[in-house]
Amino acid sequence: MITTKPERIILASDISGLGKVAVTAALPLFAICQLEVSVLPTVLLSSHTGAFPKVYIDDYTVGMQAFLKQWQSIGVEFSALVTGYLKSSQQITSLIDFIEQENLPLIVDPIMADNGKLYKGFDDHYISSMRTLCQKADLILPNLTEACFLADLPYQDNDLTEQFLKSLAQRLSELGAKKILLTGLPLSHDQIGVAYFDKEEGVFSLYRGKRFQQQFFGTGDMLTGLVAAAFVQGIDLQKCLPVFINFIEKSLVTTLKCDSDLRYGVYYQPHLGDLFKEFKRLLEVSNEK
Ligand code: PXL
Repeated sequence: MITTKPERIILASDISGLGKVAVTAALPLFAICQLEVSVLPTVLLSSHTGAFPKVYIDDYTVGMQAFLKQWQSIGVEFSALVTGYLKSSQQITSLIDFIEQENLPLIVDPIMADNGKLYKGFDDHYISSMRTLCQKADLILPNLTEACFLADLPYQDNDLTEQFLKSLAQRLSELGAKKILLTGLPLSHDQIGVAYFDKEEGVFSLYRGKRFQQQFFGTGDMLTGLVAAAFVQGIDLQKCLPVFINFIEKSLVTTLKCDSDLRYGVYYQPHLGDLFKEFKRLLEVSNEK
């Protein structure tokens, strides 16, 4: 029987009405992983921007700052801040002020680029703001492109040897982030990788999953949510990562099998029961120690 109250985290990311990405992808996963979430919206969009035309976009910077102000004024306690899609350097500054005042652990998915290029709306100034945020983080989860931008190295996506990935992670840790998870690593035409680096513990581990040719939306947000949930509850990430990678892979297979329209996000619902059982086991083993 569970007798301890759940921890509460802040998830700072966008709310996209159509297409299960960012907050709408992550919330059910946080619930499965036993956490309470306070949503800090950064942008409101009628849909995600990856596949639909005529997207309505409402920058929520002013609202976001007002949310933080109210939460501070009523003295609510949080266990961590998890950041996803942010809109501007101004938002990053507000978040840094907040974690420093509240002394909060920080987990950053530095969403700004993919496939060697910055996303629309981001520039060099944003990269340096994001670097400052990552320097203060306990855990960062950049994809390969974001990692290269943050480390100020040219993008390369072939010949991703363990040695290269380790040196990339090492360079990011020298910037200040304590733990690093490099995500979405194209290891070969049919393999995608995730690499975990923890300088303090002397750990570098590479995990492999199946690489699909189709483009999915929200898979990075799913992984960030799951890893953040494990991290906040003190579960060894090395034990969780195979479980999370397997959950995402099964969900992608189901999405394709059901002939789902990929623009609407990953159909992970059929696998939430298994994820719940496996996560609960990981949590129990971790709590016994
Ligand atoms: O991580 C997916 C995502 C999140 N948020 C917004 C997006 C996308 C993907 O396109 O457009 C706004």
